[in-house]
Amino acid sequence: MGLELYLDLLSQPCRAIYIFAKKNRIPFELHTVDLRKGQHLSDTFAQVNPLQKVPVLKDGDFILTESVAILLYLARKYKVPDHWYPRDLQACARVDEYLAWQHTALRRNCLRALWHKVMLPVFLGEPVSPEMLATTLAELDMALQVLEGKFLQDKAFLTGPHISLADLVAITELMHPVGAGCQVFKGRPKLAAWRQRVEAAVGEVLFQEAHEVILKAKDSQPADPTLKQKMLPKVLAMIQ
Ligand SMILES: N[C@@H](CCC(=O)N[C@@H](CS)C(=O)NCC(=O)O)C(=O)O
Repeated sequence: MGLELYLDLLSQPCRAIYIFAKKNRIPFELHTVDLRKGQHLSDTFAQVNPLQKVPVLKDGDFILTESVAILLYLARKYKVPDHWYPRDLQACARVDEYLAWQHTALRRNCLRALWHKVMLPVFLGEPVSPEMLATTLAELDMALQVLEGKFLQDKAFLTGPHISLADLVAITELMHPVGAGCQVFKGRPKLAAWRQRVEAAVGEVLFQEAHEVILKAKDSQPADPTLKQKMLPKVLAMIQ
């Protein structure tokens, strides 16, 4: 059995893995786990990942969770071009630095922006107070300042002159608030120009394909009451 990936392109780390695998022509069988249908909560999926989260990689009997670990596994196993995850000690450490930072910073802010602005009210029918939303968006703004000021600076890409895993993980995060209707690139010309470079490096067609689902998140149908009851505690834990 070849490589299998369990993904939902609604999820930002799933999009990063999808783009990386497709861009590098890594062959895989896609299992779509539709989060909005609660497919991640099924007994069948719990056998693949007892944590009931996507993404998951299966390579024969080997099962791997955690998006960063999956990206690094793919980069190492398939010997992709060096710029994605450089062999040079310090260049590689720069990518590691971003991947470590984003998980508790930009990830949380982008996730909360999407859920507070769109998914909680539209999909789960849970109102979010204007104060809560304002706090979430202010925190996102602070994280964007760090992304631009500490990581991007005046470089072409986040960790140097070429695209790396850091850029892929960052752009797929930022498309979460974009999908929620936030103007994250407005008034940030450096970040906007970086987005164009990342899109061009990935390829417009693949970029659009990977982001079709999130860009329609606002059209999500409301969850039925049984599914809402099952999902709400997990969603609240995920976005806290
Ligand atoms: N740290 C994990 C996070 C995985 C994660 O939270 N996945 C979300 C989608 S982005 C999920 O499956 N959520 C379902 C839930 O928590 O019920 C990673 O980076 O892979």
